[in-house]
Amino acid sequence: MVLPSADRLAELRAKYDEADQGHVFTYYDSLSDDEKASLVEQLEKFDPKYINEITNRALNPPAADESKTGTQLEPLPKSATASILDSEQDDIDAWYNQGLDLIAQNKVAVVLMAGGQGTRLGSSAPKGCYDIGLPSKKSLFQIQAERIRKVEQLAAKKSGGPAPVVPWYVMTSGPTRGPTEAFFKEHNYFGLDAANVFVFEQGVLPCISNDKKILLESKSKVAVAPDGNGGIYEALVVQGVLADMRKRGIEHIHAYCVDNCLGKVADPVFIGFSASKNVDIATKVVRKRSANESVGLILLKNGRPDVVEYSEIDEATASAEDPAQPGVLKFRAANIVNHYYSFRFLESIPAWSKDLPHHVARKKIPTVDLATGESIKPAKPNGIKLELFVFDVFPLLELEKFAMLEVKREDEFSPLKNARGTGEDDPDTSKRDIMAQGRRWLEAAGAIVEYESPDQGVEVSPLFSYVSHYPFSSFVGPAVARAWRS
Ligand code: UD2
Repeated sequence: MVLPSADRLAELRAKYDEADQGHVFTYYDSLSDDEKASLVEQLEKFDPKYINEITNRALNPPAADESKTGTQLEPLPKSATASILDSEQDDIDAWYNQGLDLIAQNKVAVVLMAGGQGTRLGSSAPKGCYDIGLPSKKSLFQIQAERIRKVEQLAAKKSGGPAPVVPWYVMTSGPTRGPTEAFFKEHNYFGLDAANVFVFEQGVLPCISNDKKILLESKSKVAVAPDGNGGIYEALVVQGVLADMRKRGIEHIHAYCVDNCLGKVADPVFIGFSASKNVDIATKVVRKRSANESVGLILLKNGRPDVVEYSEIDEATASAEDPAQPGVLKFRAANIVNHYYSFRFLESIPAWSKDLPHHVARKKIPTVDLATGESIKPAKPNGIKLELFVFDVFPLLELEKFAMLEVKREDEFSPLKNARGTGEDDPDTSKRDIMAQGRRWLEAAGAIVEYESPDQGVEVSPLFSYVSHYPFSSFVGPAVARAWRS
């Protein structure tokens, strides 16, 4: 590393002093040359003035303009929503066929949000590497890769043309990039062509103390954290993902969450549904399981589509009942981080990405005592991480450019959030839900599944079948399958 010149150092110190963040240089003179160089290199990546601005905005969000309309929260109107649960099969078929056609024309791409650190799961590896205990031992990444391969095959089969390419853009963060790339290489990209798998990295932001100071992780390093899944937008631009999509002629993008083992990657129904409505953003939702389920709620806020995150919703709104259906939650459209974007909308990112709000997560952040230089492992939250939320773009849209598609939870949503043994949203519930789905598929195709206990299921590889409402028998015909020991 090259030791920074006196001028370069003086300019940087002045910038941080002006923003009242000069304390980051407290131990500078005691550092080795390499440590000095790495600290300067890290500090030059941030604009301390901007960090102060977003910190103040996050800690004191502009109050909703109560004077005029107040914060009107309402469920999304029927005009902006559809539900697989009560759509005509003809409509679903039409969406499916249109989606496959678009895939066959190489117009569809997939973006995977995989930068989260999965702290609640208790595993240090990226969540996509996780083995939920299926008989095949497949990781979440492998299951998702095989769904991409299958949907490419289905599109080719329908079009009769050459196998199309659904490029897979995998967003990682500092802590997950290395292990993710290594895992993909180790597994030979799960049978995908590496030229069509594009691992990129989201931004990081400094962690901030309770008195709004940038926290040092050590004498020579600022404490940083990924900038939230809303960092996807800036990353799509600066990491060259949009440019690559443009080069490939991509028009429709499916962005989804790594931890949902049932996620239908590049779902032709969702792509067709969204393209047929010519919207800029669409989102899949499931019915909320309970008032306190940790999911964002899709709703109308002051006339615009929006999401209130579970960590920011008030009890009254979360448990409000539908006046027309006593006992049913009024706000029940649960966000599942499963979004469609038109490419034309993503082209507009530079116009608004800097204006997205940052959310505050109060955390215990290892740091160094500025007076003594001692390392501190705080027992209670000593600062905040600033996070962008991917769904904070929704209010940018007029309602007619937005659509919501309700899907069946048992077919499309089983998130891996918690460590084994929690009993909810954990590896065992993920495995259970995938195996139960496989069993339903086989039984729907006329198979007789012999099992010893009702909770046993069957694992069906994504390479074998992508979805069940296109008669499974077109792939396997009735078969007798013995349930794997669950
Ligand atoms: C997310 C949703 C919540 C609900 C829930 C359902 C957001 C902001 N919240 O909450 O509304 O849908 O999931 O499971 O979407 N990620 C990154 N970079 C980051 C942080 C997260 O890529 O800096 C990814 C992460 O890898 C995962 C997804 O975003 O794929 C959701 O992250 P999470 O599991 O931390 O979000 P959660 O469960 O708090």
